[in-house]
Amino acid sequence: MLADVRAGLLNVEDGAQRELPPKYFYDHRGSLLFEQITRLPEYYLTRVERALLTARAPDLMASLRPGALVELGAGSAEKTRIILDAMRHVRLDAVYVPVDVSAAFLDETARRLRMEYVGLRVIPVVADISDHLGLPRATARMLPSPVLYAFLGSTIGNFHDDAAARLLGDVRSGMTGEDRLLLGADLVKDVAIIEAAYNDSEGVTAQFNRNMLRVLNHELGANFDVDGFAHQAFFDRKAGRIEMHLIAIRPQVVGIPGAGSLVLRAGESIRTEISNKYDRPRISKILADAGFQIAAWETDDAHQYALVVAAPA
Ligand code: SAH
Ligand code: AVI
Repeated sequence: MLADVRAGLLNVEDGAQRELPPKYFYDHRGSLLFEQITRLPEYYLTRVERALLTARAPDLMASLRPGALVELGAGSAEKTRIILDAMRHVRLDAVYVPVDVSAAFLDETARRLRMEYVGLRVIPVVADISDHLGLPRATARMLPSPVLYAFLGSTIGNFHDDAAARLLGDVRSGMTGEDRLLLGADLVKDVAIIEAAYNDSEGVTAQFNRNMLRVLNHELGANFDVDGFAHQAFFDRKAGRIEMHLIAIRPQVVGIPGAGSLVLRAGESIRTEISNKYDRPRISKILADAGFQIAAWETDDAHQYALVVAAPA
């Protein structure tokens, strides 16, 4: 975290964008705030993905018959239950491996699932997937095949395309020809709909955004004045992505032990997240760069969101 703060906040050239990685949203409070976001009327992503999973998971699981489900950025695994239910219909020896950076939250998810799905082996893995999946070898070796890797919620959108291809390429390198990837991807649409999803009327997304400063205060002993920052989210049409920023409302001098002092002018911003919105050619390119081909592409009627099944190319 200190290295990211030094590189993204302090050692930034004049005029360059200050930036922090979105993984720092997700302490326990941040994970709960994200859960609240998923229930907001404006945040269509979760709703549409859930509907797609409900419609498609039974047929998909009947044809794939996965022995293991490995989920990147599992969070509460709320929608994952749709997949687990469908898996149970076809196999009873399944293993579920939720991977997440939010350790305490992951622990709760695993405990809940073990209670709800008696007999399901749940093997939580705390890992930062920014660079690679990082599944412990012993875990990877004991998974009954075929393995279904899931990356839901359009969390892929929080990665630049080259980083997304690197991560999926790492997933691909651990796969056999029978394994599959199930990817959720938010699609480009009316800008007003996208921007509303990241500027909700209850201000939950603003709290989620500011939570990153609380995390830095708590983890590093920094003294960010959390209320001195405004939430901003806007769609960049050219880049095809939402950007979330925290804007200093007034001049700030922030002490960050071990890193130094961060001096911000009023109006200066810190970018906390990008959230890419895709079309099929862009997803195909990321998948092809990672060594995959599209086996199925399902969208809702309004083409808001895609559920993609990818197979090794
Ligand atoms: N899959 C869930 C949660 C999406 S929120 C859904 O579809 O609703 C994104 C999840 O990814 C969070 O649980 C967060 O803790 C996790 N996450 C974010 N960055 C991560 C990283 N670098 N490594 C591992 N997990 C990460
Ligand atoms: C986790 N990720 C896909 C969410 C998104 O939509 O990019 C995080 C989020 N940021 C603001 N609202 C939700």
